[in-house]
Amino acid sequence: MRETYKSMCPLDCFDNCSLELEVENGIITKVFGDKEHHYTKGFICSKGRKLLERVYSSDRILYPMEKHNGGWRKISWDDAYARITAELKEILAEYGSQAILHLHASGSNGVLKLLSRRFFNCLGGATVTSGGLCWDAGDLAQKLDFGEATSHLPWDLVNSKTILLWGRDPAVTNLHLIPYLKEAASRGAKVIIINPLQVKSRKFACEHIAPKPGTDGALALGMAHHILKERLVDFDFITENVLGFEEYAHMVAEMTPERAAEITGISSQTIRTLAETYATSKPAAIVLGYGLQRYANGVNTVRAIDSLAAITGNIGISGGGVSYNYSAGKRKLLADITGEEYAVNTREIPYPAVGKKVQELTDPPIKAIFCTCSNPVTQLPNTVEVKMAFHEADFVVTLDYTLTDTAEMSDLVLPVTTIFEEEQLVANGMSPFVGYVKPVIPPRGQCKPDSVVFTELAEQMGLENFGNKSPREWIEKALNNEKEYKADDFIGTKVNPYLKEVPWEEKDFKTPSGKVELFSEEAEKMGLTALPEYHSQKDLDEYPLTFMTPHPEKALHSQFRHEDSDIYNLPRVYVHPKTAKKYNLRNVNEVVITSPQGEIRALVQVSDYTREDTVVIEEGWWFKEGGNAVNILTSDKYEEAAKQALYYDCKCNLRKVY
Ligand SMILES: Nc1nc2c(c(=O)[nH]1)N[C@H]1C(S)=C(S)[C@@H](COP(=O)(O)OP(=O)(O)OC[C@H]3O[C@@H](n4cnc5c(=O)[nH]c(N)nc54)[C@H](O)[C@@H]3O)O[C@H]1N2
Ligand SMILES: Nc1nc2c(c(=O)[nH]1)N[C@H]1C(S)=C(S)[C@@H](COP(=O)(O)OP(=O)(O)OC[C@H]3O[C@@H](n4cnc5c(=O)[nH]c(N)nc54)[C@H](O)[C@@H]3O)O[C@H]1N2
Ligand SMILES: [Mo]
Repeated sequence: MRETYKSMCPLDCFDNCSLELEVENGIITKVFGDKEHHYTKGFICSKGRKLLERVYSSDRILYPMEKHNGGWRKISWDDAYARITAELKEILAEYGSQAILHLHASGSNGVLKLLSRRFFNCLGGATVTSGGLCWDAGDLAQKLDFGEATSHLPWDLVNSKTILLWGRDPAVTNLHLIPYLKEAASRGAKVIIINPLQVKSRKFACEHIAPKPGTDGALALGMAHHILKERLVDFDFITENVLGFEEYAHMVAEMTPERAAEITGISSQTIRTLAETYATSKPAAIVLGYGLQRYANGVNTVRAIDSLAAITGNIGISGGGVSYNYSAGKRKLLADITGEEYAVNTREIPYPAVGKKVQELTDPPIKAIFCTCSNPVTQLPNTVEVKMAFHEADFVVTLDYTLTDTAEMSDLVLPVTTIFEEEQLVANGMSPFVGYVKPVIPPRGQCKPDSVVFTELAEQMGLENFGNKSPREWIEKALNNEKEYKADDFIGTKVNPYLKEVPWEEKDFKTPSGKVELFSEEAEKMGLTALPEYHSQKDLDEYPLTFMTPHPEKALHSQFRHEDSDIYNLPRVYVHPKTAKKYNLRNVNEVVITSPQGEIRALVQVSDYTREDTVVIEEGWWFKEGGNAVNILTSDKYEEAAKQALYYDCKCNLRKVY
């Protein structure tokens, strides 16, 4: 018998598609995009299709596994729990709960996944991470400027006359935005890409502007200079809604288009024309990606871009805005279910520097690491330090589907259910959608939802404050935040009800002054500059090239990439033809790429996709694929205020092997 069910993609993505599944005799046979959903529009990407492959993959772990003589052996859940509780009780008695590190990243946007954190909070609070790997610098920037980070709903783009795709590459990371871009273009909108690389989305744009990596702040201020000089500003908006315009104007006076041209490598004339287009073809929308804030000056970069919208009055109007994420809406939707009140003893370490910090911590040292929804061994910067940290810990537990690099470094691996085998509320600050889904098939093997694993563990540990609610009860507790939503309100993937199609229409900015703050005392208190100043990056003579690792088209970070591996098990590094000539390289030459952190090998792909000053490998490579995970090269330095990883602020050099 064939039946169809609705579900939702839980991945960390701008789109979070509504899915339809065909099920025959208890087996899911097909997954496709929900044709009735106004945003998914019946199509999904290859990652969405691979959600189904994951369910039946031969690589999937179906039983708890324990490291034994360097290999793996199956154990029962009872034995797994007995081992975990014994280890934890010993650690708690001798060192206290801070000796346990919990790493949780973005494997799934299921709200019930947060119950893993509840477990550690109920222990009294563990060592956890602050800041982030993904968007934190830009998120902080928008909070400083507007009081909270929020975006226009994607379909409002069709009302724009100018669209700057600033560092976002929707053809790779945000496919469902494309129909709106096309519609806007067909209504006469100018779509302009600002990206150092010749990205795939160029085919939807009428112009491409390619700044040097990490220099967008200077570009934005150079544009602002011209906008002010030509008096293309919206004085009414500024008078009523902007704080610090005078100080800002003073600073911007120094960033002439000529100076910005020197920094960015874009001609001053192009900067002037871009500024005029943006300021005069209103409404103008800026759609930001997250790559441009993965540099030391990332907060100010996004603040400088926000300021363009403020001075031209492109805020609070349909077709305008600076759309980055929906983090404020997610926060309003969800009440805390992690039991923050029990975490009296939490210790925070900066996420990007986990590797080194774990080795440095002494009081107490880290004795156990628990990894949920994360693959830190490939995804955190400075892999070598991360691996050393994992070696040092006495006891490592990972919950995942397969033996990832992180699972391989664990003592116990616990098998979890996929989205099709669990009840879940999916809510993501990157997309506007929220969905309540029910299991479509029973769990395969002995897989369990993460939430069940931690509920059972809490029971074994005697943690009465954890509580024993059903998934639906937890979901409804999470939904009873500012209003009282029910799980059923989100069947079929709905727009988060706290979001507005056009944010800030009421000009009710949530900053201390109630205005858009070009001058921010809050920023100053955090050690940032009050104005979005541009600070240049340091050049390193020994490492003349930038090493950039954008997100892969057919994979989600390290997930779903097995079929795409190169036959040589070496990553492909894109090298510009002129750079290739300089280093005497041809296609398929093997090179060693070096950085101050380490070295990896890769096969050359000569391509004008990249620039003379930059080499590119897609992130997500596994160690297991030949030991060339890209984060061996990246630094664990972070932006102090947001504790944002600086993945692309990475200098490198090349050496030909043969
Ligand atoms: N297919 C696919 N989709 C994904 C993901 C994935 O792994 N695969 N990951 C998801 C996640 S977690 C995220 S955070 C998002 C990210 O989505 P995006 O922000 O669109 O992409 P990233 O790969 O994070 O950022 C890299 C982009 O920023 C550009 N960039 C790098 N440096 C600069 C710079 O200095 N200036 C400018 N203007 N641009 C720069 C790169 O060329 C690239 O286009 O995508 C989500 N969607
Ligand atoms: N060099 C470089 N590194 C980067 C980036 C970059 O641009 N360049 N981007 C960064 C960004 S933006 C991000 S968001 C991070 C992502 O960092 P991670 O979230 O660590 O990356 P993923 O590879 O998606 O790993 C998630 C893991 O969770 C597992 N998983 C999925 N669903 C579930 C579930 O329901 N339960 C459990 N227990 N596990 C699950 C997956 O199988 C996978 O192994 O990577 C960062 N790393
Ligand atoms: Mo991300």
